[in-house]
Amino acid sequence: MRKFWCLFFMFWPVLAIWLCWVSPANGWWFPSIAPWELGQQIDDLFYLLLIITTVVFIGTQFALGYVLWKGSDVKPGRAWFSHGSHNLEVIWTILPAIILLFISLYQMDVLARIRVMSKFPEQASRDPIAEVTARQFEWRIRYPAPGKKLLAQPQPDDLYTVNDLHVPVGQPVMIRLRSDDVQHSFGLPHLRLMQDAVPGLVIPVWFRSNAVGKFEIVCKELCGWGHYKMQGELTVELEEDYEAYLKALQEKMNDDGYPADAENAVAQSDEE
Ligand SMILES: [Cu+2]
Repeated sequence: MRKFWCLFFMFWPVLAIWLCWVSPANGWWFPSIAPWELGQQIDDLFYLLLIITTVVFIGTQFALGYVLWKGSDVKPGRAWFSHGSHNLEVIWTILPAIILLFISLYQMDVLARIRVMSKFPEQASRDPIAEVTARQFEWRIRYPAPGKKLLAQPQPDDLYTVNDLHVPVGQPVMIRLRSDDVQHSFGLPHLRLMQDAVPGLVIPVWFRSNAVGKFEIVCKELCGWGHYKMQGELTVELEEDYEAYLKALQEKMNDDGYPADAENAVAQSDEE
């Protein structure tokens, strides 16, 4: 029984390493390789943090296990106390400080490319493609009419959809992210992108996908009872398909339920 706690604490690092080992093959890891280079750099940062935390986790668990193993033998005499040790205090203050400083400097460039608007690709920041407004519990999307620019104020000919964002492939695109009620978080797991949507703020978010396809949009902030169903779809398609989509959306929105020549048909029947 004395050895129980020792084995208990040693079990968790072993389980954690085993889980990390088998996860990729079972699809419990990232969805796929990020289809743009910034997404891959975000993955590299993730792996760096994972390595650092794994080393610290295993180190502390094994140290704990060693102490418990040694301490489980009852020996006469006074135990060794580290409390108040000046050298130990200095070591475990300076070492984490150096690691944290290294991480904060190392990630600065990638973070700036994601978050700082002056570092966005010019093409993306000049013409935002859509405004995405999070609300309980859906993503409302506003596009400009085909051939027009998205303005900050909604225009009469703007196009609206829900949970269905279309973007052209291979081009940097920027959305204006807003929230209508509480705090949400716009998440594109395949692109490794995540940005909080904050009430009262319009936050520019840019990304690019070099792969066509349909990807998930999820809310990554617990925003209420329906948080789980805040799921949308990002469709990355060829430029011409994207333009055709906007045209079709425009026709759908302008459809008043009558065939295009219905007005003439009514006029003719009156004359008869
Ligand atoms: Cu939400």
